[in-house]
Amino acid sequence: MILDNRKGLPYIASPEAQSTCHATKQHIMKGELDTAISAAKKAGSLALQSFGSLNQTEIQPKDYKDFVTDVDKACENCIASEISRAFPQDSMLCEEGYVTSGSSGRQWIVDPLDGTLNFIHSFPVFSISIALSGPDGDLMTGVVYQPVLDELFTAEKGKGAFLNGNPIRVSSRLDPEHFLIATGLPFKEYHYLDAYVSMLREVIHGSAGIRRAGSAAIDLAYTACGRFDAFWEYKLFPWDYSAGVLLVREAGGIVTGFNGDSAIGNHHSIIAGTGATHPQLLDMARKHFREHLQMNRES
Ligand code: 2AM
Ligand code: CA
Repeated sequence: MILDNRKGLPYIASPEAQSTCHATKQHIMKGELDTAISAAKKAGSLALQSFGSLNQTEIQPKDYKDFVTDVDKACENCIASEISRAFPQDSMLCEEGYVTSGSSGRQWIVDPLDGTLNFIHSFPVFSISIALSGPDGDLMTGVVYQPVLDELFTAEKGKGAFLNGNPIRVSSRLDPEHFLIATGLPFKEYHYLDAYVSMLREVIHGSAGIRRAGSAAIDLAYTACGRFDAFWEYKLFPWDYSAGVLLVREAGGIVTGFNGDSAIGNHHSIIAGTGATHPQLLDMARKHFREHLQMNRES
């Protein structure tokens, strides 16, 4: 794998990468997981080709402190065309705006580049996240791909979770002095900053260390394979967490909202962990975020 650091050069996907996103002449029917894997790997190779070489004109503000790049959009086009070609009857919800409705009741939930701020800063932690939910809303398939390390995390409901084809489990650590815990810091909404910081203080005391990777999908994938003992973040979007939630659950972990409900509510706040860490973080979240949870009456 080559990390290209051509600072200042415009983003142009190579002919090879561009062709990877076009329909193959001999269309071979793939299942849902294989389709998600193929789309994630193609998007990953597109992202890698421009990693370290973005220029300012390829970065657009989307919201306050929230950015999108031409690479996010190229990855989304690539994934959306691959999936909608294979499963035209399914609906799609993609972060950068590709949203369609279908007749099947199933929905693909896609973050074409999770960790865009990292990507913009040439910080090599970003991922592609693709999930499929069934007609009842249950997560069926989840793929998180970290192209820089060529690490592919996959899960299907009831079939376990895997890293590059090898089964993974959440950590079995029991001693808080050994816990490595991931989180997402507030970055644009500050009304819950005090609650967050008071919970962070308690987690600092109750762990060996904290990490803020900047990609919720990677935080969840790393929790699924036991690198992290837990992850918590207040307010995410379905494309950030859907694939990762299935990974953690299929790896034997527990995922709920801050209110303890396993259906992640409209508030999209997440606590993911093991039988040892999840209850501890949930207690802390209920204590420190009490007012916010009462106010919102949601997770
Ligand atoms: P994104 O890169 O797909 O937008 C972690 O806090 C999550 O918040 C990430 O998964 C990231 O997803 C999103 N996010 C959006 N803007 C961010 C910012 N300015 N700093 C950190 N995370 C951000
Ligand atoms: Ca994104």
